[in-house]
Amino acid sequence: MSRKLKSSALCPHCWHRFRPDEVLWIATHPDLLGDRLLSSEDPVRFLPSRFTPAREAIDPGGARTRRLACPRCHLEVPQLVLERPMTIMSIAGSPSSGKSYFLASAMWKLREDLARLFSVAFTDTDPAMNRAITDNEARLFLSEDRSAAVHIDKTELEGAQYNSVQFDPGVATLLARPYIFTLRPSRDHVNGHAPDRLTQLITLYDNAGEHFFPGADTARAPGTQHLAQAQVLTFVFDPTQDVRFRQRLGSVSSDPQLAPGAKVTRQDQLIVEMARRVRMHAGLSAQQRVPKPLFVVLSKSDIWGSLLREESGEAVDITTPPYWRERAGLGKMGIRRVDAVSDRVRALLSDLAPEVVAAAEDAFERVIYVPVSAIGTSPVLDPASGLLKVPVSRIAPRWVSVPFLYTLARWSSHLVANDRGDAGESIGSASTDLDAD
Ligand SMILES: Nc1nc2c(ncn2[C@@H]2O[C@H](COP(=O)(O)OP(=O)(O)O)[C@@H](O)[C@H]2O)c(=O)[nH]1
Ligand SMILES: [Mg+2]
Ligand SMILES: [Zn+2]
Repeated sequence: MSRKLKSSALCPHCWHRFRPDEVLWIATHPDLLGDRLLSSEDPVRFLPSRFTPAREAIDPGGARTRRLACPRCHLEVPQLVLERPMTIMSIAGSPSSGKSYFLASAMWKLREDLARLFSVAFTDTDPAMNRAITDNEARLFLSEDRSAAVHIDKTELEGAQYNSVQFDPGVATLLARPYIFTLRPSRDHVNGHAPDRLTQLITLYDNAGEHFFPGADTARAPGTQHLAQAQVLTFVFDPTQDVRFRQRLGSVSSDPQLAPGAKVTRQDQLIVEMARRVRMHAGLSAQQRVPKPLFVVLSKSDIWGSLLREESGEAVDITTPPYWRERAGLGKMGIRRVDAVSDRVRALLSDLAPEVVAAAEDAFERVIYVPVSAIGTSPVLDPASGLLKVPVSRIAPRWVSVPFLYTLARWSSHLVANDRGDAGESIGSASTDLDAD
C-alpha cells in the first residue's frame, strides 16, 4: 500500500518547511561516512535517483536505506513526519523548576492512561531519538529494587540534549533535540476503523532552564526558537522558588527544597521573556497577545497543594485524575473540572504571586493553570552524593498528563473526547501544522 504524504512537512530540528520530494536519505554503505553539515561519524545524506520496489532508496555505494533527513539541517526525520500532522508543545521554566521530572512522569502516565482508558497507543516515533526521556522514565518507574532512591540528572546547557550542525563550515549551531511521540487509535477505539487517518504526532522540547534567562538565546545556540513554532506553550512555575510561597509553606511541608538558603527566581520575568521570544520569532508586535494557549504548570503540588481551597474553604482534589473510561473504546477528558481547578489555582497565584498571573495573561490569549506533581512525594537529601533522591516506592504522579490530554481533547482530533460535547476547535496559531495535510 502506498502511503499518503503531506504537501509539506516541518523539520522538528530546524523548523524548515519542505516538500516530501525534497527529503534527503541517509546512506548505509559503510564507506559513506562524514556528512558535510554533521560529524565525520555521520553517514552522508543524499538525494536518491534509484529506489527498490519496496521504496527503499539505493545510496551511491549501492546499499539500501529507509532513513530520512531534513534537506536543510541534515538531521534525521522520522517517516511519519512526512505523513501525519504534528503538534509542537514547548516547555519552559527556570532551572530546577521540575521540567525534566515532569516530562518523564507525564510521558509514562500518557503511555499507561491513553492505552488503558482511551484505547489510544502512545509510542515513541523513533525510540533512539527519545532515549533521554525513556531513560528517565525507566529510572522513576521501572526500578526493580523497590528500596532504591533515584534521581534525574540536571539537563546540560550544551551536550546530550542538543544536536550540533555546521550550517557554515567551522561554526557549530546547537539545535534542541525534539522528542516525538505517535498517537494512534487502537482496534477497540470508537474510531478504530480509521487508525491511519487519526494517527498524529506530538513533538516536545526539554530545555536547560538557563536558556530562558534574558540574553541566552544567541544565534549560534537557538535553544528556544521552537517556542515560536509551538502550537501550545507550557511554563513550569515552581512555588518552592517563590519567596511568598516559601513563607507560607515553611509550616506546611518539610521538603528539603524549602530549607533556608535555597535559590529563588523571578519567574514572572521568565514568562515575559518567553512571550518576547515567541513574538519576535513569530513576527508579532509587542502589544499583540500571542494567539496560542499557555499552560502555567505549577510543579511539586505534593508540597503546596494544601494551600488550594474551594470558595467554600474545602480542600481542592488535585489527586484523582480528571479523566475516565466512559465505555469500551471511549475515554473522556473532564475539561470542566480542569477549568474549575485552574480557576482555584489562579486565585491562589493572584493572592501570592499576582505578577505571574499578570505576565501570563498579558502575553497569551488563553491561560490554563494546572497543578502537577511528577513524583507525588518529597525527595530526600542523600548525604553521600549531596543529591536529592526519590524513594521509588513512594513515587505517585498527580495530574502530570493533564496538559497533554487537555490539548488533545480540546484542540485536536477525534482521538480523545471531552465532557463539553464539542468535537474540537482549531488552535488559533499562525504556524499550525494540524491542518497541513
Ligand atoms: N517535592 C517534589 N520535588 C520535585 C518534584 N519534581 C521534581 N522535584 C525536584 O525538583 C528538582 C529539579 O527537578 P528537575 O526536573 O531536574 O528540574 P529542571 O531543571 O526544571 O529540569 C529535583 O531535585 C527534584 O527532586 C515533585 O513533583 N515534588
Ligand atoms: Mg532538566
Ligand atoms: Zn532541519
